[in-house]
Amino acid sequence: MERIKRVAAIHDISCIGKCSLTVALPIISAGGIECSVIPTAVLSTHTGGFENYTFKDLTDEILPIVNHWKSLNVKFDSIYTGYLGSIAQVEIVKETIKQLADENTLVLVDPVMADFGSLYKNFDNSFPAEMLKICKTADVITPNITEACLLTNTPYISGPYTKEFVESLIEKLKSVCDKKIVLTGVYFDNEKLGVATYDNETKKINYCFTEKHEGVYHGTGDIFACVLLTALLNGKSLETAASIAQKITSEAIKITKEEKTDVRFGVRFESQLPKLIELLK
Ligand code: PXL
Repeated sequence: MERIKRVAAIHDISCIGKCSLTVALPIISAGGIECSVIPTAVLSTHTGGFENYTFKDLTDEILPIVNHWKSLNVKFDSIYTGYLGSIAQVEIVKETIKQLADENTLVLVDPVMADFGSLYKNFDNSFPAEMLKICKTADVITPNITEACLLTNTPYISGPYTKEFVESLIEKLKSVCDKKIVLTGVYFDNEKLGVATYDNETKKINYCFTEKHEGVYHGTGDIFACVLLTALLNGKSLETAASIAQKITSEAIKITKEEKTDVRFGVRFESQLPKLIELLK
């Protein structure tokens, strides 16, 4: 039997709020991929909408974990990086990728740092330039529009967007990552929202949209990135993987919206895991 594929997911543990590692583990596992984790920080909740959350920075743990793994000679089919706990983690995560990746390892960098035109709490204006350094080592990047603007020194504007704006952003992102780009949060009207993908192998921009839901839904960028990754590792093309990720994320939001629960606690991605497994076949 073939060895099960393995991802190293580098992200925080937000103990409540369904984002980062608490969605990476179930989603990547449901996709039949082993998910090893390097926690960058432990927080009582994510930082979006909650006050007084605890935050334990784990910067000093990362390289000792990596060094132990090296001694075990474990191989990684993918390295997935998300929310970093400190600016110092940028160099450490770059070193981690260097240590753990080989020429066959798919490096997916989700430059988690901002949304709706603002940086998340805990990050200052010097962070985007640092995050850019990790993006440059990636095979795939998955910025939202705000993150794409920060990475390319483009003034942020709110949507609906024009095709010219989105495609000029993709053009600028080619110097951030010269392989595969997935730009999330793209919408040309208030009905549909989705992603634009660019693959340097085909040189094509592709769009994929689902119904647009009003509101702020925490953790959905992480859910999207994890579904995309697991679909890519299951052999799907960039376009198909993005379309699966968009569908699953949008359905999870739709169900959450119907339930009218406190959205800070995350979306009902669990309801979509059977469908994910089906779509990956
Ligand atoms: O979902 C992105 C994310 C991940 N981790 C933490 C966050 C956020 C967004 O706010 O606060 C800790």
